[in-house]
Amino acid sequence: DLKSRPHVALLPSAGMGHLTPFIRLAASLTAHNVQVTFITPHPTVTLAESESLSHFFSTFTQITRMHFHLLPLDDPSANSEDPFYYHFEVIRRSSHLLRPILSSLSPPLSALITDMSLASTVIGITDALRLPNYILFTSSAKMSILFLYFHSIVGTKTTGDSTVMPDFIKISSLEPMPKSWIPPPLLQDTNNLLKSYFIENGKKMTESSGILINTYESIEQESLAVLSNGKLLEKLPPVFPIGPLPPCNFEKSQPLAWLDDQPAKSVLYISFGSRTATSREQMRELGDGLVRSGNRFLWVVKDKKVDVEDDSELVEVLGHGLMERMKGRGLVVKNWFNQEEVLSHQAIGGFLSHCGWNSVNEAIWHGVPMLSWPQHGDQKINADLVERIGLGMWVESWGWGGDGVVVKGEEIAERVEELMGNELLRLRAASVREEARRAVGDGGSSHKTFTDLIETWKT
Ligand code: BUP
Repeated sequence: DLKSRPHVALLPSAGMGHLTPFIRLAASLTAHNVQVTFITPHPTVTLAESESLSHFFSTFTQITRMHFHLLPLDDPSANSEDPFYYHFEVIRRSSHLLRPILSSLSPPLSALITDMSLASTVIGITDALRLPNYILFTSSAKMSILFLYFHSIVGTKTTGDSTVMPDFIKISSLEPMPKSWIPPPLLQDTNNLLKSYFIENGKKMTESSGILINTYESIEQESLAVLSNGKLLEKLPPVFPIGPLPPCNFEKSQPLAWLDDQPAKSVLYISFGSRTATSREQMRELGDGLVRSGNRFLWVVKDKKVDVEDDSELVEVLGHGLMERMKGRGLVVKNWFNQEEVLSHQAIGGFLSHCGWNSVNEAIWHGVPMLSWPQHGDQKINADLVERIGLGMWVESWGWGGDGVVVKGEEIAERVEELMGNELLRLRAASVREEARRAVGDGGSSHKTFTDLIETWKT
């Protein structure tokens, strides 16, 4: 009976950063007695996604899986430097196959929740089916403001062919945002997939039934206020801060025997996420910095953007000399560990991170202090937030990782020591953790928003 048990379909896009919050949302909906159908675009870009999905469906057997078979697309004009953005386009070009999937589901759907990168792909279809359509915004509320507002900045001031962006971007009552925090492809004059998907989906998202954001009141009060005071844009659907979506343990635990043997809070964990390859020169400086810092470390090395292509040996990437110097001091891996589980381990005392939004949420959830080193996309905006809420430090002069500037080992060592020895930061991180758990606990702000939303589906 849909009156007591709504049926909701979820449609994620591409990449672990987008899939993870959908998996967590599906688990939360299920825990609130919502029937969930999870639509999985097939194939996925990475092995990490397909493996996560199969672990997930074997644990949550009450969730129905629907395959959405994508048409092969070999269009050089749509091909780009980024396989994940390219995949958004692959999904878009197969969107006519989505309508029959949605209309065939039984019982009929109460709503569809899709990723912000698919807003313009999906909204026409759900409108035709008279199906409420919600967007899950997989980054921060601050980023969602840029996403919604960006199209109105672009093209407003032009000299010749190029768009002149001021050094600070003023949006509504928010503190002006430095231009250097904007994802670099958005500042290019020429069109690129990120820029066009950002503009198109940012506009289209305003036509959705609502925007769910994986964030919570106490860390993003100002941004959430701007999203609901009616001054940002003429027409904006309701916004639902429902985060931080709690991690759900479905992946088989991998043995982290090495971590078990380390003293409490002594290990620095280093990872730049699932889609950032670091240059070999920078990796060698980082390795040098880790050794110099004298700290224990667990470092996930990525040599290629897409995991299935990442087949080089560690020694080839880091060199013999560095491998020797690192022996006995830390663990360097190229394989996939469940990061959330790593962050929950008592031996972890700090996280050198690119500040992908899921990584930030996982550090919040476990109260792990962060040293931020944004690599692309939303990550500078996230790093600023991490610093503001007292969860971590950000050395802004390091720039975007991979922007051509190589940060030296000495400097990295200095900052690592500063992070790992910072008692005050550790205490603040612990209180951020408590606040986050309160937000999604019974009676918390996000919990209330979430249960109220589910009520509206019980028509
Ligand atoms: Br790498 C890695 N294990 O080894 P983000 C990542 N993860 O569990 P990204 C692992 O993937 P976007 C690993 O816990 C997080 O949930 C990690 O998402 C998990 O960054 C997810 O942190 C990665 O948002 O995506 O991958 O750069 O650019 O979309 O934010």
